[in-house]
Amino acid sequence: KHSALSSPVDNSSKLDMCPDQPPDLEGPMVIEVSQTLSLDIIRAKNPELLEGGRYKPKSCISLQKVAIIIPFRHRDEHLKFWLYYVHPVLQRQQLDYGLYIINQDGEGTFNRAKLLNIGYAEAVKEYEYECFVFSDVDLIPMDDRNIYKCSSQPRHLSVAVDKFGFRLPYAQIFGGVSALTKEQYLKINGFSNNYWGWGGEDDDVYNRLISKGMSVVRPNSEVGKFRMIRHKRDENNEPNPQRFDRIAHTKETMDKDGVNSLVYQVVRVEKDKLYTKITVDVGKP
Ligand code: BGN
Repeated sequence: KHSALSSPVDNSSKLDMCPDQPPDLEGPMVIEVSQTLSLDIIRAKNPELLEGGRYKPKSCISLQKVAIIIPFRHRDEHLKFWLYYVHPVLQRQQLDYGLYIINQDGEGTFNRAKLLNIGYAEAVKEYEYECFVFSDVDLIPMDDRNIYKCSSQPRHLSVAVDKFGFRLPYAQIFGGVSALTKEQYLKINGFSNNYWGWGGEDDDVYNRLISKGMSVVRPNSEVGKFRMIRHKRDENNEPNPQRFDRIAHTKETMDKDGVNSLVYQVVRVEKDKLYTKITVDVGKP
């Protein structure tokens, strides 16, 4: 056990917990996605970031340790806007966080949910994260009161996306940006590894949560506003024809298909001040 006396180099024992309401939040934000950005500009605007896209506030102890996980392939332009707008928000929110970009190697069929499982598995190897925020790369929050942390129930953050007229397209939607504690994530065995191509994997997560007796909480539609960066349809991410059948059987498959059956290979790890980028081989259907 450490002695109660604090050493001159370690003053962390003197810090208080951060407040529930971070003091420097700005509320509604203007999001512009027309300018050209360079990673150097973004690095210069975020001098407090540590290698790997890590941050923790200096003035208080964060309420949660959060891993932000972004599934990725060929979206460098979107990633720049995400980094430019969201890093400052996460710092104002006084989170102890790390950013993980999980990049699918090769040109095979995209598998968003498997990339999210890999993000979880890789992040927990590095730090005692308690909360996992899973975010698409093209979603930028328009209000910094929407705190990227977890609640006592799984939380859906992207409730009012401009593309959907700032309304939920349907009541059960769990895609876009969502937050689960480690306990919530493990209780549902993580996400399915078997949704190849576009659609349904988030509905499968919703089914898992409900079948384990949880419910989804959300901010109001003012605080929950998001801008989706427009893009053309990705290659090798066609709508998955199996998705209807799969989401009808979540309950029977979820205990065998999830973080407990996750198999992948790490191809490359890049540590930047702005992020940890992990390129992975997810295999094929
Ligand atoms: C739904 C998709 C979701 C997607 C939302 C928003 C399916 C399952 C069969 C109905 N679900 O329709 O995955 O997040 O649209 O784009 O396709």
